[in-house]
Amino acid sequence: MSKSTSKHWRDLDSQHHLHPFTNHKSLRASGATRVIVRGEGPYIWDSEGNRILDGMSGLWTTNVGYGRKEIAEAAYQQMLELPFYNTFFKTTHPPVVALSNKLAELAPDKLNQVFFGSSGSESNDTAIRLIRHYWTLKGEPKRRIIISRAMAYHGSTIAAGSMGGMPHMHKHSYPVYEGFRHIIDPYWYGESKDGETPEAFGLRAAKALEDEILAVGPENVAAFAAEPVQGAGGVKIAPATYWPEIQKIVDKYGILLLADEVITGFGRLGTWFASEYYGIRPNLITFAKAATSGYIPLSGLLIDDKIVDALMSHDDDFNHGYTFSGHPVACAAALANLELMERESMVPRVNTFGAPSLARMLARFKDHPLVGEVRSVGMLGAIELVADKKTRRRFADPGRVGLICRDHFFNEGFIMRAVFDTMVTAPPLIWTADQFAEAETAIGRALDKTLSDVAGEIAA
Ligand code: PXG
Repeated sequence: MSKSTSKHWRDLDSQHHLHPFTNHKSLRASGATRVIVRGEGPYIWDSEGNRILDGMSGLWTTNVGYGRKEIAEAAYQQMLELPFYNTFFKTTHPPVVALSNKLAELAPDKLNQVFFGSSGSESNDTAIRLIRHYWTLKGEPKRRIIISRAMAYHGSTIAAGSMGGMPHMHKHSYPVYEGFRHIIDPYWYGESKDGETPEAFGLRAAKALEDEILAVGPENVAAFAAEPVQGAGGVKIAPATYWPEIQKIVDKYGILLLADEVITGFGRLGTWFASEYYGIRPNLITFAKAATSGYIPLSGLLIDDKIVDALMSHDDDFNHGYTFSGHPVACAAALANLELMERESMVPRVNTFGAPSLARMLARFKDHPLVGEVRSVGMLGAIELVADKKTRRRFADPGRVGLICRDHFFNEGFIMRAVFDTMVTAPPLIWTADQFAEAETAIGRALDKTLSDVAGEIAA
């Protein structure tokens, strides 16, 4: 495609398309910077023919990579057979039955039922309603409060946005829904005190849950909701002491645990679900994104037997659902995606190859003058950019240097995302040594270029 074709798409885009999470004034002035036209394996191509290594799996999503014919074929066949039918009014269809059974097999013990949606936000809304409905059924209707964390991202609907903690997500929906509280993130690099070990900090961050439960009254608390690893909040990986302590507190007060695995589900940590990786026992798991590797929207909420038993023991409707709950084409695509992951052993390969390769690659940059910390777990990684390595002092105007760095990555033909000045990566599970080498070269060059742009701001 030529430059003039790119201009054509950009101009038309500006006229009629409002993008998500965007400063519309500035986007209208500049136009979209890139037009992505194709994907194959770990790469995407823009409309000017540039090949780009996608270190973000689309948006934490394309775990099997792009262009897998098996998924396209399954969706095509299902579209011919039955493109749509609803699952309301006591009706079902084979793809939704098959996928529900498959998910029950892959999910942790006791999570045997699934309620489908089309986005992570929707399924978190399902979780919020179901958690509160559960406590009403149990005769404890006062239990409404769901505790979450300060930089949690749980989606963009008003309920999921209220459950999330990011202040900018609350800005347009004042007053945000009541009944949510937010505690400290388990983010050792950014939140620990001088000399505090990761282990001690992990316990302190977990203890914040107990403090909050006691502050609002245990009899009012319905659940704790958290991503096993905070993704959009900056790939915040909890210290080893955090999750065991959280599980203890959840058990002690008898509240429900909701694990939002929209990013961590389907192999990203080398287990089907990250709850398994951390040894936690959630009562509910939200999933989306990689369920179909993003080939078509599908999300869901996995629900444990305890909650399902409460539903079964009451002759009462749970008035909730979406037209596209259990969409047959999405279910067929998800089944093909999961089969592909199994056939090619993609999940165990994260442990034997992907995770150690990512950790090794990031470690090469830990001594770079711009880099305060590198960290990773499974196929999730982060590089902290700081003005002063020794004191962890950030740059003025958070996010500015991250964007400079992100643009250098892009010019090197590589995509990483900036969360303020934390550069994050979530490669597809299929990277080989070639892609890790390519990423390493791009990261090295982009960091050096960023350093020369901000050299005057770096501590000597
Ligand atoms: N939970 C988590 C943990 C997420 O990461 C959602 C819920 C909501 O999913 P939907 O499908 O409704 O978008 C997400 C979504 C980013 C970014 O910039 C991350 C997400 C969405 C958009 C942008 O990192 N995660």
